[in-house]
Amino acid sequence: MKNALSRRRPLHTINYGSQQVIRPNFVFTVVIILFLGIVVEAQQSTPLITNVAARHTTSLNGRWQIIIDPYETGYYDYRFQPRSDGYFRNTKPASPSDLIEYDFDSSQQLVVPGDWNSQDDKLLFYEGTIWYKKSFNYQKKDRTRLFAYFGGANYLADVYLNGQKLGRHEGGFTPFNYEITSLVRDKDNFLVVKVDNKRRRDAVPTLNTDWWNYGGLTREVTLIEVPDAFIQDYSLQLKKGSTSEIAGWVKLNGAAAGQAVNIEIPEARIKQTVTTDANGYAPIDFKASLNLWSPDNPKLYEVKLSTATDAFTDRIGFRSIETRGPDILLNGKPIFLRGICIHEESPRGGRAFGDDDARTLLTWAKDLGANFVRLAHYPHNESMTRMADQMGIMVWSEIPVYWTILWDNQETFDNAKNQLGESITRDKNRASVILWSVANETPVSQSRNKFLKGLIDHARSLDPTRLLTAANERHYADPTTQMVDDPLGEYLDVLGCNEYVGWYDGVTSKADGLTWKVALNKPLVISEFGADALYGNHGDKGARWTEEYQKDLYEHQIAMLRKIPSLRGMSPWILTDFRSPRRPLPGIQDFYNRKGLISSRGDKKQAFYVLQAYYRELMNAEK
Ligand code: GCB
Repeated sequence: MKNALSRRRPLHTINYGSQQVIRPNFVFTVVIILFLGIVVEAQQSTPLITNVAARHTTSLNGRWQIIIDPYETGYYDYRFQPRSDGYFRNTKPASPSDLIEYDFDSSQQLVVPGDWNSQDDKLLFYEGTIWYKKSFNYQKKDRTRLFAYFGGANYLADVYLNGQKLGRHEGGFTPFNYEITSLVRDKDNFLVVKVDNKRRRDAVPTLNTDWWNYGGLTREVTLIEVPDAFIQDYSLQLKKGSTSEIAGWVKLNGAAAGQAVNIEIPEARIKQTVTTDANGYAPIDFKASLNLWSPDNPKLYEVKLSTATDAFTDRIGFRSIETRGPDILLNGKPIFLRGICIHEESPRGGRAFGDDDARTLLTWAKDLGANFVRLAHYPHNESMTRMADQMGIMVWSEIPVYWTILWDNQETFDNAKNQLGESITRDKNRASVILWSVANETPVSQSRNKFLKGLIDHARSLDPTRLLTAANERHYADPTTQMVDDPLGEYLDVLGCNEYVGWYDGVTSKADGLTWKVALNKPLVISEFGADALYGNHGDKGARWTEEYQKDLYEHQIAMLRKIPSLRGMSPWILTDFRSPRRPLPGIQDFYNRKGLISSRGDKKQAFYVLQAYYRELMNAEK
């Protein structure tokens, strides 16, 4: 059955939870499960619940017991077969003669949310399996259902409750949940998660990246309590091409057909009711007179959704986003994206999470004069997109289809598609998100084009309102002409493009003599350029690794970029220095990529002020 499952949806959230009751007398059931694994699996997937913060929740954040398991002894026996008595059973010796070689309760602890690498020196470079365990009590209530929700676990998570497998989730940066209604008990529940961050050639990302492979339960873990019939998900956005019509849908879980769902936006005097079909689904479409969201006016409306059994609110901004020739139009008006790239890394050290980190990073971006951030190279935690909504910062959201993915592998494609779907599901109601990016610097080939076209089609089917982009390839047409004509561009709305003229490509003055040609009449965003500088390292502007070199590079780059006719934005690389195993140079890099405009501790380098001055100039020109 496993193979049948993994062939069809190998990488999705598979829920073995409440429905997996296989008793010996149900031979027929067993036969069906064995031969129709596909059907069973499809029923057992747990769709994602959105807007978790507005639900009735119990946090499982805090200290979890962990067992470091590089040989996966808690999973495989000595013949390398999966063990039925693995660590997920949390077994205790019943008598002194019992042999049990592990004990969560006297083991080390780690804080969740949080990567393991930055919590313990010996785990800094660790790539492998760690088992997490949290015990909890739970008072069951009538007519309610319970879900265990994970904001993110890098990379592969096997989840068990009270010794029973709930499912496996692949992908380090998107949320997943499992229903545990029939498994949870009043006392001494134990939730065990095997988190494995080993890199794999066929995974997404693949073996080779330029960021730290932070492992663990890096985002929040929450119990969500919902009524039997609840609002699972919804989409509320301005209809494509309109600033006065809201279109979308709502999806109930566990409800009979014909349920009324109310959508209220009191401040805009909107009160609408839709009725669900047999799948719990109802389309939404109504006129609205709205104060539109923009960086200058990050207006969010309180939106109330309710049914006979469920009710909560969300805060949603409404804005339109389109392109016309080389222009990007926000609410019908041309805009220039004054951006900066950001990795999900905190000045505290390690993976960023939560509102405080989001506020710190986005406040630095605002100081720079940015109205736009590229959240590289994977979906960041939900606090980032929610904070961007509040602060009026437009977002480029990306999935980790990076460099040299296995383009011909169906499972790799399914995995990328699933990560994209989970990311869109979580963030589709965020006004800040204007761009979905499907890839970064991927080498042109037929199979790569087909792979990415498949992702683009999927994104458009899930979200018809946003723009699609990717960091495209470019090349020299002649020694002084940079050409952007990646065939992928045909399928995209906005052409992203990274370039390192002056760093990997010559020295800073090389930018002066370059002309850019773009094959398509579409907006171009230079999605990366930059240079490494160690904060406080000073010298001649021709000396690499100095703040002066980086500053000089920004000056030459800005002079070059000003001359590109279809340029509609930029997001230089990068806001802050970040850890990378590819960067060993002692005394300078020490395993950090130093292209930050700000050091990993928050000190601004000289180049920060060069870009800030340019962004201020652009802002003044807009007024
Ligand atoms: C790139 C990558 C980015 C790297 C950066 C660099 O082109 O997209 O992930 O970190 O260059 O610093 O080399």
